[in-house]
Amino acid sequence: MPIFVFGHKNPDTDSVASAIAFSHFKNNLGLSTIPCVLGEINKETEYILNYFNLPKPELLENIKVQVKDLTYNFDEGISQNSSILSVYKLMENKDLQTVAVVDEDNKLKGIISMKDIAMGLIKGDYYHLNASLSSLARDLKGHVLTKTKDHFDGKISVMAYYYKSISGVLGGDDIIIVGDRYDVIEEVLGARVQLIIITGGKPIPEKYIQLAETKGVTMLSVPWDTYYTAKIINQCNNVSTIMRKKKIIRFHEDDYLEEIKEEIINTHFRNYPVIDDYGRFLGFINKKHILSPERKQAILVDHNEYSQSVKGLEEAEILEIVDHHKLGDISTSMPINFRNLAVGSTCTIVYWMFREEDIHIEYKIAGILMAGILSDTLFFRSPTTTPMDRRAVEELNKILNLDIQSFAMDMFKTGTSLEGQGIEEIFYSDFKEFNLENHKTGVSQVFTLDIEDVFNRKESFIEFIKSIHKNNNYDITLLLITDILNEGSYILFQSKNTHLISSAFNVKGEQGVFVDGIVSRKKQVIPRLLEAIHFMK
Ligand SMILES: [Mn+2]
Repeated sequence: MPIFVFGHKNPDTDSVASAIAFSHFKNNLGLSTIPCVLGEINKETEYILNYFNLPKPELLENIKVQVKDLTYNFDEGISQNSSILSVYKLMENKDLQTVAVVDEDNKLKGIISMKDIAMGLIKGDYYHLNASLSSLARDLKGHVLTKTKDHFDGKISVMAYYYKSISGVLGGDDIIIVGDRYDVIEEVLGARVQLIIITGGKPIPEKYIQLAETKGVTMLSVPWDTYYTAKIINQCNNVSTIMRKKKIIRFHEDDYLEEIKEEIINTHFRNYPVIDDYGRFLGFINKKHILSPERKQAILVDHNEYSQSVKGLEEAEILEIVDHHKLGDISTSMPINFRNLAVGSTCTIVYWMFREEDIHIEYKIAGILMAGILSDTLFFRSPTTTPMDRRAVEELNKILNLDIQSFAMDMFKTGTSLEGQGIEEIFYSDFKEFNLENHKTGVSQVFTLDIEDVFNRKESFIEFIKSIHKNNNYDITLLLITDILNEGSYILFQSKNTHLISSAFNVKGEQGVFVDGIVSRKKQVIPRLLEAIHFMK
């Protein structure tokens, strides 16, 4: 299983770019990693990936252990036309406790255990035969004298009576077991039964074989006597006649370990069939397979908080973290490499790690690293920008030779165009939830060079913010419409206390007010809200 490298939920360019570049870096050092994203990538990131001709990273929905991650018994099913005897022999030879019965498409039809076989033979209908000619020939070591069909379903009788006693009572449904008694054979051929099994293995005069052919009756000669043949013939029945079809607990290969664990512990079966999307049988899983599951391995970039990370991270093994955010709540049971620097972008840190290890940075990787830095630092306008970010871009552009100014502007323009997007989509494209001194706070930030488009829809935005504010019980709900050229943000908000907003940003508490100099949610908006909350207490 590869190691998953991924950034935070609601991926931005820095988190996607740093995941791709860091995965590349790790693979250069001999690891096997794949970059992933935790959600749909945004327009800016898409533009950058296209620009540098890089594939979209795989979507990682969660990192929980699934059935398919466990080493269980991959197995083949047996055909529903197999005889009970052949299944019994297979189970005995391979020491199997349970086998799956499947159709031609390998779809699970039923399961069968030794107990089912025993019960089937004890409680079964002794008079009923449902078997193929090939099973009968193989299991009874017989040879076919005449063949008119392949499969038989009917009532078995042993002909031990005087031939006249059976006159008129037999028909096309009957399956007859008889020795070399020609008077009886002639009588049952006349009744056009479906199958005659002739015991004792003695040669049969040609005229009876010819008669059987004319009458459309199949005849099988077996070496055993009538007693043994009658005893064994039930075991020639198709296994489907005794398999368990109902109340089978089956698991899907995508099922999560924590769910199936519960079920395995609370039920008493020895083996549980595993199937795929098409209902096809893959193998059996049992108690011992779930005892010490192998955990998935993760490398986190651009975040270090559970709430911003992939579902099921608690179950995974975190190998490393590279980030530039405040310390979060992630803890590990083993020491790990955790590189956290207060710089403008995770891509900056990844760049310097390439340099430390003296690994060649190819064009595409240089490209996304630079895009990540320019994006997260808002082309160095963000107060989070450090000289390390500027130097990284300078160095990377020695590989790229781009006009940084126009590259950045094109990226932002494409990325911030809100054309054709709905209010909700815009609001949630970069939304984060915080708990600020027990104030449940939701802050969305949208960067756009197209302020006019937002203000044309101002009333709808306010209505939307009101509704999610109420539905999620937020104390503060805030939308920052950040104009990176004018280095400030317009704010739309909802709060129990409008005064909190106006005092936090030192502006009039009206919708759409411009807050000069505010561009960073992390470095400016959150600290200011916290300060205002403190102040109000
Ligand atoms: Mn970042």
